[in-house]
This record gives sequence, structure tokens and C-alpha cells, in this order.
Amino acid sequence: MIVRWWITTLQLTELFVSSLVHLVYGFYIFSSAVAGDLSQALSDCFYKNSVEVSLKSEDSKENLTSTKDLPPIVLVHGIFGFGKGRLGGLSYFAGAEKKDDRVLVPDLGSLTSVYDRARELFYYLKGGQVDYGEEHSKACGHSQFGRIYEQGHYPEWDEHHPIHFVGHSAGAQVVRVLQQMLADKAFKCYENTCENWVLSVTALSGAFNGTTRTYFDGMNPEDGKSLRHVSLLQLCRIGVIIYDWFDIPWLKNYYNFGFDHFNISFRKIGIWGLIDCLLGNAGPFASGDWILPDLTLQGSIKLNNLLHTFPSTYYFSYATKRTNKVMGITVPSGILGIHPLLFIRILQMSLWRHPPDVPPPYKGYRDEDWWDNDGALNTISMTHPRFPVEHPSQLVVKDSDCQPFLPGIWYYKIVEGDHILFIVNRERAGVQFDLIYDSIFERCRKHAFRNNPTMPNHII
Ligand SMILES: *[C@@H]1O[C@H](CO)[C@@H](O)[C@H](O)[C@H]1NC(C)=O
Ligand SMILES: *[C@@H]1O[C@H](CO)[C@@H](O)[C@H](O)[C@H]1NC(C)=O
Ligand SMILES: CC(=O)N[C@H]1CO[C@H](CO)[C@@H](O)[C@@H]1O
Repeated sequence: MIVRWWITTLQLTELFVSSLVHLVYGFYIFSSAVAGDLSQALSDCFYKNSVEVSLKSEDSKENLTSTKDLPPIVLVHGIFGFGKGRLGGLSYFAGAEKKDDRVLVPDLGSLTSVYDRARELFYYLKGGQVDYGEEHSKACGHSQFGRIYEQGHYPEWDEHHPIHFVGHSAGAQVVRVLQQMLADKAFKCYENTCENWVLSVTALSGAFNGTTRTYFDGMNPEDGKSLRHVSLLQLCRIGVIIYDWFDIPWLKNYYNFGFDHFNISFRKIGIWGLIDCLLGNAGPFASGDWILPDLTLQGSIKLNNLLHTFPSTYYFSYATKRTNKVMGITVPSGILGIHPLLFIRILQMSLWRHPPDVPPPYKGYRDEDWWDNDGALNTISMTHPRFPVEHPSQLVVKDSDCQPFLPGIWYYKIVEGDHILFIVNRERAGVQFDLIYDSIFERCRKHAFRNNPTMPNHII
């Protein structure tokens, strides 16, 4: 009895400390984001013209009659992310979308599952009402139909008008799931979809292989699906349900977790429905149809079982790392110039031990493979999809390592940086910010295209 009480007290203390860490950390990101956005807006006033001139001159080199002919580059946000128009016009990609004339930034819900995001992304581009699919909706207890896009953002999208995708974190996995859905012809009334609708996939700290961070925050390592009773995610769950239940229009316009298709609003479920959700009998957290289960090691294995790397699509991935090995021990790299709260998160992950009484998530699992990390994801998870089969890949150290740039292979670069270095606040990444996005956009525009979109093997 006393032992139990003692354990609960310990858990509560741990919870308190970790939520404090995350709260302050979140606030730190948010405030620096707002400050960054302001200074960005100011500097834009002064420098916009010069940037535009340099872009134009690059375009003319390629003889493009108009930007309308360019395949769009679609930037897909990750967890807690948001698209264009949310948070008072803040840019999740820290203004990187201004670097090219044809960039789209969809808003896919900040905590919804990878599957639901992929469905939404399709209709965002093609237009029409989001159809989550009958079977999936029934299984997860949400409406089959969602938001209506009166006007698609790229209605001509097809094999001959393919798209470049850039995904941050979970956004990279969303793109892979979408590509598989296209290959599987999973959209009703669109019989002609195929994998070649996707021209290239670029992952920035992509969550391909899951992350041990989910277990620190409250996912159960036993099943990778349920939540520990006392945990940060438990608080998050309660907060989200209440936020959605109050359903205050201007607030939801400002920031939306994306669970509208679950009908959590008080107008629809009343007080008993709220209690049901809070008790864990209904809603996204009950059915597991939200993002965290997809980011556990177990959840990623389940997703990856169905996903392929396709031969005519270009793949590039940036894996971030903020750790180093010192005498065989993995430690956060560089104590100077790193925010103390970020330091704690990285340190935490570099000390990860899988609970000994729980079977390992896969055969051959070793804790040490998962110690290198960027504070949110393990580096091993970000390079390329590895499970259940290792997908073709090549490490890039010098730029010449990926020339010629071939489709069907995951080229990857390891970048010294934390998980949020390339989003929200561009000042943090400094010169690296421009280097990375410029090379992404340049690769899309100059190296990734198919000469013959209708290769004979696609016709047959
Ligand atoms: C650019 O391409 C168009 C058609 O694709 C062609 O008519 C035109 O001559 C080209 N211009 C240059 C400068 O190559
Ligand atoms: C949610 O509400 C809409 C109408 O407002 C209804 O059509 C839909 O069936 C409801 N979904 C669920 C899962 O209750
Ligand atoms: C969860 C998962 O997919 N894990 C894989 C990640 O990468 C390692 C190293 O290759 C694989 O062994 C795991 O199976």
C-alpha cells in the first residue's frame, strides 16, 4: 500500500516537472516564433524586391513560360502544426514558402492521425468534401465526411501534373501514406490515381520509424496505443476534449486540433457526451485515431507494413541530430548555445531504456540505436523507412553524392540541429535556414522531373 502510494507520488512529481518543462518549452517556441515572425515581416518590407529579382532570373534560365506550369511544392506540417491562415497568419515553415512562386501550405489538423491527414490533404488539393472512407470512419467512430473544399488548390493534379511534397516530422509520413493511397486507388470516384502523382518527397526530420519521445510523454511502451493514467499526454487529452467541446468559433479558427469530424462540440453531444469522452469511451483518444499512436515504434511498424518506396518518385531526407558520442556514451552536443529545456529533452531521450519487462517492439531492437536524437525524434527514425524491410537509401555528405539524382532511392543527410530548427523561427537556424530550404526548392525545380511522364510501363 505504502509502496503504491509512494509510486503515485513519484509519478505525480515526475508529471509536474515534465509538464512544467514542456509548458515553458512550448511557450519559448511560441514567443520566439511570434518575435521571429514580426522581424521577418519587417525585413520583408526591405528585402523583398531583391529576393524576387534573383528568383526571376533563375526561372528564366529554365525557360518556363509561366509559374502556372510549375508543379506546386506542398509543405506539410507535423504535430501541433498548422497551415496557412492559423495563429494570426504565423508561418509554420518560418516563411520558407516565400522562396518559390508556387508553394502551398495546407492546414491538416494538429493532432489528427496520419491517415486522416492524408485523406484531408488529397481533398485539399483536388477539391470536394473530405471522405475519410466508410470502413475507417466506422472503426474509429467519426463521421465519414468532413470539411468541404469548394475549390481545390491544384485540381489538375494527376500523373501528368504531379506534385513535390516537403513534410516536416509527422508530415513526411502523411505524404507517404497519401502516396500509398494513390497507388491503391483508395479514393472513391478517382479511379485513375497512381503513385506517380507524387513527383518527389522531401522529409525534414521525418518521423518514419517512430520515436521514443512518445513513451516519455505518456504512451504505454507495452502496446504503443494506450495512455498512462498519469502523464503529460493525459493532461493534453483532457485539454483538447474541453477545448473542442466548448467549440468557440473564433478560437477554433485561430487554432484547431482537427477533430471536427468527431463531433465533440457541446451542441452535438451535450454534457453526457463530454463525460463519455473524458472517461475515455468515445472520441479520438478512445479509438486511437490520433497522431501519438502513429508516432510510437509499434504504430510506425503498423503503418510501414503497408507503405512502399516507388521507383519513379524522388526521395530526399534530412535527419536532425543534437547528440554526440563521448567515450561511448551518447550525450547532448554542445551545452553552450542550447536552450536548457531543449537540453533536458535531448538528454532524456539519450538515456532511453526500453522497459525490461515489456517485449521489444521488433526483433533485433537495441536501446543504443535510439539514443541519437534531436529532442523530439530519434535520428535513426528520420533517415529513411527501415521497417519491416529496409528501403533503398544513400547517405549524402557532399552534394555531389546525389548527382545524378535518381528516383526510388532515399538520399539522406544528417544535419546538426534540433527538431524545430527549420520551422517557426528562422532566426534560430541562421544561415542554415536558407541553405536548407534553398537546396530543397532547387532540387525540386532543377533535378527532380520525369522526362517521359507516360513511360510505357505505366500504360501497360
Ligand atoms: C521556351 O519554350 C517555348 C515553348 O516551350 C519556346 O517556344 C521558346 O522558343 C523557348 N524560349 C527559349 C528562349 O528557349
Ligand atoms: C456528426 O454530425 C453530423 C451532422 O452535424 C452527422 O451527419 C454525423 O453523422 C455525425 N457523426 C457522428 C460520428 O456522430
Ligand atoms: C519501428 C521501426 O520501424 N523500427 C525500425 C527502425 O530502424 C531500425 C534499424 O534498421 C530497424 O531495425 C527497426 O525495425
